Amino acid sequence: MKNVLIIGSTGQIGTELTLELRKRYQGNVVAGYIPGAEPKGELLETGPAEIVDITSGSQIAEVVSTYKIDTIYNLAALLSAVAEAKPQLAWKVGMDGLFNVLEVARQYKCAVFTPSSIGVFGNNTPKDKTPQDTIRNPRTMYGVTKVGGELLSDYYYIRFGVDTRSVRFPGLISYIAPPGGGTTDYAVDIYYSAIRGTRFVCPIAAGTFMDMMYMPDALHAAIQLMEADPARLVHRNAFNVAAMSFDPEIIYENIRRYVPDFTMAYDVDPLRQSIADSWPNSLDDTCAREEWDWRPAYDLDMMTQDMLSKLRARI
Ligand code: VAH
Repeated sequence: MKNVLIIGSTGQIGTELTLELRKRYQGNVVAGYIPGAEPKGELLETGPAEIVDITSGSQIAEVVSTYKIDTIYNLAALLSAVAEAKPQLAWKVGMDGLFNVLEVARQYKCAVFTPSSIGVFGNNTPKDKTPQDTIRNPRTMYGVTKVGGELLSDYYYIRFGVDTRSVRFPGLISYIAPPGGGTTDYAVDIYYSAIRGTRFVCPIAAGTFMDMMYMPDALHAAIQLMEADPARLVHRNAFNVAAMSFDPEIIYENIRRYVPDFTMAYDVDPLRQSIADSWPNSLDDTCAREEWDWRPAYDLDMMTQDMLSKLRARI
């Protein structure tokens, strides 16, 4: 029986990943959280929850030991724009925290999933169909922690045999948990404006292409990778995964197919724009497809239809 700990279980990915894991596994799926970000509703009612501050190795070890955890999903991170405002905290959570997780995983023989991001790439990386193995030279603290996370996770696999795996997530879009201060948040916020009938003011310039993914596909990618046959894995930290690439104009026009009177204006945020400009336009995810059968299920139009119907039902 699988016993799983999700660190950062009340964040954008963690909220939905915890619920999905609880549907799949009969064992303990423990929602780790920090004071001030307590689990609520279904997340609280459907399984155990414990305070797990990633900067405390002893707290992680205590929960891992109590619940006989065999797999840790480490989702604690400051997203790109927030990390630029608080770079020291971003390092503390992203790198010192990861070190704590890997040390506990080494001692208690846990597998570890730590999401990476397209944020590992910078301006001197090929922008279109960015290869799996290429230059990782980010100019953001978020990107630095993600490159460091990939390198440290690979080291713990090679040096200590810890079963570490991860994917480079693109911008993730969800109707459940709100985004948490990232550069791709506009692709979530635009849907809320559309169903509220308000003009959307876009902080990212037209023509700025970024890879994006609907949250159900992201959850599927994480779980499918962690369940994959390790003998097939040539790579581990971290796999490019891709689903769709668009700029603000493309998603706006797609939404207008279902909300014809929807309007949008631009008020570019210099920080988010400079981060977005440094990221790829699209990723090559051939290795994920070959090594663990990755396939996205949602394209932009399917995501738009689902987002609009689910948000209308909720708001
Ligand atoms: C961010 N949503 O914008 C996150 C993600 C690739 C984007 O890492 O920071």
